[in-house]
Amino acid sequence: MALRALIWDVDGTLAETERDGHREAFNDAFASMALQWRWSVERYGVLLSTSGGLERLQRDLAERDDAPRSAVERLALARELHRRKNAAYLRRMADGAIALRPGVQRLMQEARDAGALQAIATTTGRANVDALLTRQLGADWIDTFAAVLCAEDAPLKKPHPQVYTLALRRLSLCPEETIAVEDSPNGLASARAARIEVLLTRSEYFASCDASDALVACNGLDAPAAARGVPTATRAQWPWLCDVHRRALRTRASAVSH
Ligand code: XBP
Ligand code: MG
Repeated sequence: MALRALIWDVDGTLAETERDGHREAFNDAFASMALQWRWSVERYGVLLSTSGGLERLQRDLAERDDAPRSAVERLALARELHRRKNAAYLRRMADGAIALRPGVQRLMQEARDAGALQAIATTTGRANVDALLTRQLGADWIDTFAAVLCAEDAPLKKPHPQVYTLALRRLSLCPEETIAVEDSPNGLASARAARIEVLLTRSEYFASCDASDALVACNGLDAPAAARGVPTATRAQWPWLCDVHRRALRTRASAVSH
């Protein structure tokens, strides 16, 4: 079965949106409500093990002594903070505060030239994706993707496989025909739970992410890429990825037949 599609994560994978994008926007939201709370780079790294901004806020509020005691009030506050955070995030993305990571556009172009499909599978909201990609790829960015699955489509956040399962359905492909491009442990686990092989391009917050479940691992798409059983490539290029994918399927098939 040939490789027919790349399914891209957004935050951390297409761009380093977390530290200087979402985190700063959360801090803008705290300030806009006259709250003294601020998430440091380190604290945010801890909170990132919880996928989804609203869920991350709820966790932080539950761990604070100075947040509302009632769960209902905490949820209402988290919702308002998340609304404000997303508004601040859109402003930051419109300003072009965050660029795409090196190699992202190159690999997208290689996949497109080869006639492959591409999709997005992210836990963030559609407006956030639109703001980032409109600024970085242009107003017609959506034409690159056969399917765009966001928080609105998949409420069960990574590591749940829902967003990837929906992406496969929308692409009308089986897992063996696709590779997910991910940056984090939750993203890797989500794709693997949907039986999709993963190209792990570790982001700054997940620089030491364990890659034993990934088909390919690198610290950026233009950095050396390692895969089991083949020499390390200078970077993850489409023909090399197809070769690695083909070998993986062959290995799997021979393991099943023995
Ligand atoms: C990214 C996230 C996102 C953002 C915030 O995970 O967890 O929730 O941090 O986005 P992934 P929202 O890259 O695995 O999709 O505030 O819109 O939820
Ligand atoms: Mg990510």
